[in-house]
Amino acid sequence: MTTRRTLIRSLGAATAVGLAGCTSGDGGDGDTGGDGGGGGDGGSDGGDGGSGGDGWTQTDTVDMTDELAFDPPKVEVEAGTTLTFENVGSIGHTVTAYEDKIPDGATYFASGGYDSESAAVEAYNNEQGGNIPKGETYEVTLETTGTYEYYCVPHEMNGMVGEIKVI
Ligand SMILES: [Cu+2]
Repeated sequence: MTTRRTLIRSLGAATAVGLAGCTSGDGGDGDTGGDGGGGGDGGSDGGDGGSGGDGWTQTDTVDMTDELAFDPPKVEVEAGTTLTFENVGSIGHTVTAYEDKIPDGATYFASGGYDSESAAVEAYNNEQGGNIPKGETYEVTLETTGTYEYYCVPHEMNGMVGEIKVI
């Protein structure tokens, strides 16, 4: 209502200026709103390959990318599935479980085969132990159901973390 009243007043004051202003103004508002809503949603879905922003992707392959990310970041597998992490970029990464963010009774895992998070971190810091170079893979088979959280030692600060839900 306010907009309409303002529009009429503008038209009365100066028709040419008022029309030009209102036309571009209305168009601009409409476009911005439409694009913002649609674009945001579409972008998220497209990026995840249609899996949805917050959802779990059912796959047994996770890519490690030069964008410093696990893709997809949240995967769901059945117990006993062998998950393959593949470095599809040129920057080295690790797959290192958070020792306190795996299910009770689950076997600890980390690329390089370390049996604790502290050993994995120490090995990486000393000699890049557990590093998965370009083109290489790391496989892990998870038997215990529940949610596992893991990260890349050199890129945790860049947000390179992931989750696995074993069902
Ligand atoms: Cu990394």
